[in-house]
Amino acid sequence: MAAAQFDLRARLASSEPFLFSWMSVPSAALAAQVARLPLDGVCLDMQHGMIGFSDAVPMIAAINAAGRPAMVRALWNDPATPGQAFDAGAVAVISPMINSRAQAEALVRAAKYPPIGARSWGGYTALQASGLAAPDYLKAANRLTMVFAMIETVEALANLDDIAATPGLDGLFVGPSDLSITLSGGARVDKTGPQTLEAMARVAAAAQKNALVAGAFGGSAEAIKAFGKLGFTFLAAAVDVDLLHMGAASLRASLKA
Ligand code: 3PY
Ligand code: MG
Repeated sequence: MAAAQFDLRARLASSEPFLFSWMSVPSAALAAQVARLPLDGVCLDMQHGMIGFSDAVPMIAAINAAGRPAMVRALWNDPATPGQAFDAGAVAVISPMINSRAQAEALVRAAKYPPIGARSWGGYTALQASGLAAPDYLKAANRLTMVFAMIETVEALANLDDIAATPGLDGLFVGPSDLSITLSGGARVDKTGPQTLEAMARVAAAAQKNALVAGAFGGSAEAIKAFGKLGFTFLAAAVDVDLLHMGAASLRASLKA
């Protein structure tokens, strides 16, 4: 029997920050390498990355084989992606642009089996990844898989309390770039500006009040530190291509030293 699937929920219950890489390149060979970096997991970006579902399947398998949690940022809040990603062996889905309670409820419905939601059965790869027999997977799946609503607009901020109180939702995940764009009426991307941080503090408080995981896209050491100070613990550390650039820049710098 295969090893048990990574228990992301148990890991996130600790206050230790969880820093993960964010993949945009559709490559299982690269995912196998990225999963072995000194970070805690890998998220496949199906919204702004170049990763489609048939690319994601072998990438998720490669990440699971490395013993790290595989996560997916969906293209949109569609009813198919969460079940499909979990069926393929991912343990978390992060859904963009959740702006209302109704959208958050639709997300949970797509991601969870009854009685919480209406996920459809057919996770044959998930059975292998979890090492569980079908009846046990059905009992464990709503705990083994996590669903995050992205808060990244002024509209979402206005509905924050309702969204955060959605039954079955596991976490909030801030997209600070889109959030700063809507906060500035389209004037700027300012991930760590005062207006963004002030709004993010509200998101962290709503997560805490509703016992949700507080997550955010960091992308740089500066952002990770700033968001960590606000109480965010589930943080996208850096995009795959940026990690390559950082590695090369660090090599250049150490050759000069
Ligand atoms: C944002 O910052 O808006 C994101 O969606 C992160 O990719
Ligand atoms: Mg965004």
